[in-house]
Amino acid sequence: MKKNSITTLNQFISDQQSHFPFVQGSLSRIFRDLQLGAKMINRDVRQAGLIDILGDFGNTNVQGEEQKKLDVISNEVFIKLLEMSGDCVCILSEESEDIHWCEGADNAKYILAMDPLDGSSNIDVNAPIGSIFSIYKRLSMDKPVTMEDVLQTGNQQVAAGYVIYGAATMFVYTTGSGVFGFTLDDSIQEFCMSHPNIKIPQNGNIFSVNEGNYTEFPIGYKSYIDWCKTSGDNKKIYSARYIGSLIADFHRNLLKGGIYLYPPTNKAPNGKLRLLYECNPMAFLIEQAGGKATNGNIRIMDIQPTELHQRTPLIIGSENMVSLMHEML
Ligand code: P6P
Repeated sequence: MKKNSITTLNQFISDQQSHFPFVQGSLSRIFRDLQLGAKMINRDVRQAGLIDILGDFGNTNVQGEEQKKLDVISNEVFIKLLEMSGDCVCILSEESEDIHWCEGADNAKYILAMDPLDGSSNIDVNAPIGSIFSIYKRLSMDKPVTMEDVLQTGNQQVAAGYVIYGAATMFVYTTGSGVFGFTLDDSIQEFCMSHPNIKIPQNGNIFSVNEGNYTEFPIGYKSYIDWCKTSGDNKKIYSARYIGSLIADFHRNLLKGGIYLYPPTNKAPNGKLRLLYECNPMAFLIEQAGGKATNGNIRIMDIQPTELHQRTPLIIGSENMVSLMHEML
């Protein structure tokens, strides 16, 4: 990116399109729709307190979690926009138990898995929240899409990314050729490239974990956390940073270096985070940025999904920190 030049997300995607044989425009249109949805949700998130869409919607989602009004709105926004373009054959969302089959899109090429608004318990307290997406190609254009097309490993993702609604609103994504960050310029309502080719430092001094569950963690996690708290190898001081919003904790660690842990707990023996629309997209991004993501045994993106909303423990972040964590496991 030349100094003092503005590259918008739309420009960048159309430039990239010419480099990728598989992109005949439909993936670019999906990004256009995700971007528009992000701008609409950004508007609602920024005004939430003013137009009383804070608080619970009175329903619970498939996870048994209180659905916040903004959760529901975000889910509807993305589904409506993506359905209009006809480029997604189906959409898996954290907010819906079943797959949403897009009307009139039986011949569409792409499958989208998304968490329309992650970290929603932070909405009312004005902490950063985010939208997460993961995009696959269907396995075959010659036969109807089945569960097999949706339950692909993370290695098969063609794109993944998130929008973080924080101090600034950013759109961060990868299509397998590096990680790129775009910051929303409110004055022109364009996402402008601010972080070309993000790489996570190989080492960091931040560990992110909900220590409220410490006593329930497997011993290896406890050993690693204790090691960090005794200032690790006595050469550096480790800081605990945990916002309780995956996107916020992930984004900070991506830029500064660090490790995020969601271990198995009594309440969540398989971890709390969902494989298909939280851990896989984060794993694609972190590996593209030079980091690592595992479930404590294998790479997140090697896990063969068996259920739409299945959960997995997550260890993700700087390469050397994840490797040391594994030694302690
Ligand atoms: P806990 C938010 O609900 C979320 O899915 C992630 O965004 C976040 O990292 C995690 O759960 C927080 O979970 O159990 O620490 O409150």
